[in-house]
Parts: sequence; structure tokens; C-alpha cells
Amino acid sequence: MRDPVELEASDALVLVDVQHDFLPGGALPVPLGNEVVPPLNGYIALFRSRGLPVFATRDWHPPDHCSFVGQGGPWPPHCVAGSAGARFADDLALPEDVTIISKDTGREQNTYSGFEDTDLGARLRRLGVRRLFIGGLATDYCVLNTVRDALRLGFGVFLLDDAVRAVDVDPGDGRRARKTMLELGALPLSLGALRA
Ligand code: VGL
Ligand code: ZN
Repeated sequence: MRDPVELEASDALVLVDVQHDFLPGGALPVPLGNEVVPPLNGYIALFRSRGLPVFATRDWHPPDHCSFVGQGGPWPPHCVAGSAGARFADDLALPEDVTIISKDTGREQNTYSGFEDTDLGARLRRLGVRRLFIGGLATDYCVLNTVRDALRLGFGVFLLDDAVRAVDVDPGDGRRARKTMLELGALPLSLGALRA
């Protein structure tokens, strides 16, 4: 058993792409993607009770985004800006003062990272944030690349093990992505290990 983790004043929660199109029934469903919502709501409640900031990234693509099959990309069209599929999960209890970060908004932009060409890093620095608690969808794409950039930028990162799910285009992609993130310095965490 690892020691419980205590929330600190310089912590922030980052919810990655918990959007309709990545849930079962969506355009690019992540298997069991809906299962991230209850634990994420638990993390949100804890962060809110401490007055700590919550960020939610969203995939926010133009209709002719380069990652879509029609443009020669790997994915079915998904998370088109302003569409129903791009909305956050209905049962995700986003706080009123959540900061929403739209990403991969350019036709040729497909970095899978909440930091690339957004103001997420600048906003976090302005708030004096030092540690990020990151969960959401999908482990092997946007969570992986957001965690990687966060570590590169010098943030401490907790990977929310109970609140991520993988696309697993190739079986094991999610497991390998997790291994990569831990090797890069992310620490695994589950809600039960966070001191309330
Ligand atoms: C994602 C595939 C395509 C993600 C986004 O949010 O992980 N995956 N676009
Ligand atoms: Zn996308």
C-alpha cells in the first residue's frame, strides 16, 4: 500500500476529453469510456471541496479535420466543434467555474495534447499550479500526450488509474501507454488513495 496522497494548494485536476463521441454509442467510442465518469465526479468533488481548480479539455475539430478518414486520417469524424458529439458527458459533474480548453481546433492540428497551441500551460502557471491530476479519454491518445507534455513542462503528474480508458486499436495500447507515462515520471493514483 502506498501512503495516501494529500491535496495541496498548488494542485489542479485535468479532465481529458470526456465527450459524447468517445462514450459508448458515440462516433469514436472508447470501450467502457463511460466508466470514467463516476470516479471523475469523485475527484471533482474533492477538488471543489478544497477550492482547487478544475480544467476540462475537449477535442474540438473542424468538419474537415485531417484526422478524419475523409481527409486520409485514421478516425471517423468525431467531436466536430459545436456538435452534439462534442458535448461533455451528461453525467459529468463539471463545476460552474471549470476552465474549458478546446484543442486540435485547426484543420491540420492533431497533437492529441491539451497543451499544444492552447493556453492551458500559461493558465496553470498563472495560478501557481505545480501538480496535475489527469484522467479521462483516451489513455493511449489524448491522456498519453497531455501527460507527456505536462511532465515535459515540469509539472508533477498523477495518472488517475481508475478514471482512464483506452481505445486499444491494437490490444495492449492502453497498457503500454500507461507504462510509458509511469516511466516518464507520472505516479499512478486511485480515488481511494487520495485523502479526503
Ligand atoms: C482522441 C482519438 C482521436 C482522444 C482524440 O481524445 O484520445 N483520440 N481524437
Ligand atoms: Zn480527435
